[in-house]
Amino acid sequence: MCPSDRSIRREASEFRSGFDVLDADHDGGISRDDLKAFYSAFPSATTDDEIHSMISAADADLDGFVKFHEFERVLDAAKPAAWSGSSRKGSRSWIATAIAG
Ligand SMILES: [Ca+2]
Ligand SMILES: [Ca+2]
Repeated sequence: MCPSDRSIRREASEFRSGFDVLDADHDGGISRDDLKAFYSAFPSATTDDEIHSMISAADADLDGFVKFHEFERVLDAAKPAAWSGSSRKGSRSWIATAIAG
């Protein structure tokens, strides 16, 4: 059993559980409504504009949904910043929030 295989698999399942948290209606894509539902659980207000820019940052094919492969790609690219906590805005922070929560 190769240890790197195992760690990749573990990472993928962490991505998946973060995705499932954000995909509130479980239709396989994170929409603005999904994010609104997610952020309504937090005391700090998140505006429609902020939600729109979060989706735009990750929605590579511009269909209005962040699918799992898009989510995974952003998360992968953002990981060093997300993990160090140095990122303040945009897709990195919302995805990091979902994973941490
Ligand atoms: Ca959804
Ligand atoms: Ca998309």
